[in-house]
Amino acid sequence: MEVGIMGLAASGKTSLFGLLTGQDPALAASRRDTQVGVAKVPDPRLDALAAMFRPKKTTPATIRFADIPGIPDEHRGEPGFNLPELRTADAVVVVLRAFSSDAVAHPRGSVDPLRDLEHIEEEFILQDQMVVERRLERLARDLQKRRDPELERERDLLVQCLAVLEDGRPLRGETFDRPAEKKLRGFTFLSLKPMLVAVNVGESEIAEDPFVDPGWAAWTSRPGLAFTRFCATLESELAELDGDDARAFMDDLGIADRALERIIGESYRLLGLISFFTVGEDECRAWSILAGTEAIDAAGVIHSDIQRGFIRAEVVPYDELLEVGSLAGCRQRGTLRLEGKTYTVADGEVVHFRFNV
Ligand SMILES: Nc1nc2c(ncn2[C@@H]2O[C@H](COP(=O)(O)OP(=O)(O)O)[C@@H](O)[C@H]2O)c(=O)[nH]1
Ligand SMILES: [Mg+2]
Repeated sequence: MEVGIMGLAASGKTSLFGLLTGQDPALAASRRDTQVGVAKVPDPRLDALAAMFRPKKTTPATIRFADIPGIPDEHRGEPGFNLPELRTADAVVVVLRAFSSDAVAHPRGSVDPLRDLEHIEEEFILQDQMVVERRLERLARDLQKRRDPELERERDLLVQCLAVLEDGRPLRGETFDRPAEKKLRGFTFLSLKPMLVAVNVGESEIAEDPFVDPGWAAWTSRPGLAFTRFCATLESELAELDGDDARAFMDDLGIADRALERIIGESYRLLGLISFFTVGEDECRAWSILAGTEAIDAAGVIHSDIQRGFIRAEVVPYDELLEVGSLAGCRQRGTLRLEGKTYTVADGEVVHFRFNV
């Protein structure tokens, strides 16, 4: 699972990438190719479990982010719409510039995040339309040669997609059945990707909500999208401070939560990921699975041996364990359940797999 960070040149993509992954932004900015890094997913539940078990090691869930550069010079610093890293991303963070700076030129000459977003979405739709048209031409040729129900289904699906795209709408908003969804995944459509719109505001505007502007109303109600604001320069200042100082600084500025944590959390949600936990004296750990994953596959996320030798999963919700204070207590209360291979693991469950290989 990977989240692509994209946007116009000088919008703050590399700054954000550096903050999320802990990579030195100065070093990251000096590179022209796509870089990939890992961000830890903050989770107060894991912190509470670690406080209960006092393990030697606490391991959070992680997400991979890719910093996808714009194409230099071409089209005034356009984002890289055709880069494979964008195509293969499971979700995108679109960074929009809302900060003004005399030192850093905006590739469009003026600051207008909504205009930039509309442009990016239009380009997503246009790119997808080209892919669909090319595929439809190909299908028409093949179907002339021979009838094939599989190809006919694909053609019908793509005709449906083309109508949406020609209407100027992204595929993200459509509902497709399971087989269609699977088929579409192969095309890596840009306008189908879940998208987090991250507006990079100036330091003086950090306490304001940029989305109250009426122009945003048409956007914030659309499906498959999430919106957030951050200030790259402020976040990097906060990153330098320890917990208490950062808290005091945030109180001064009137900001309630860390933008980075919000961006990671929203990305996690957009990817459709949830966390389950394993606990013990050695390690407390959060594991990422897609919502809807069955116990047998959740076991495989930890180790293929555990999947192969799966006997049972012992499951207790996080809240229950926290309330009772120990696994033994949950067992006594009868809230530590035994579940089989096809059990659907829920977000926040503490799971112990019994296996035998
Ligand atoms: N004033 C100000 N400058 C910023 C902010 N975010 C990024 N910059 C500057 O804008 C320039 C481009 O940032 P960068 O992250 O490399 O943008 P990218 O081209 O989208 O990767 C750098 O000089 C940053 O220091 C911000 O929030 N405020
Ligand atoms: Mg960059």
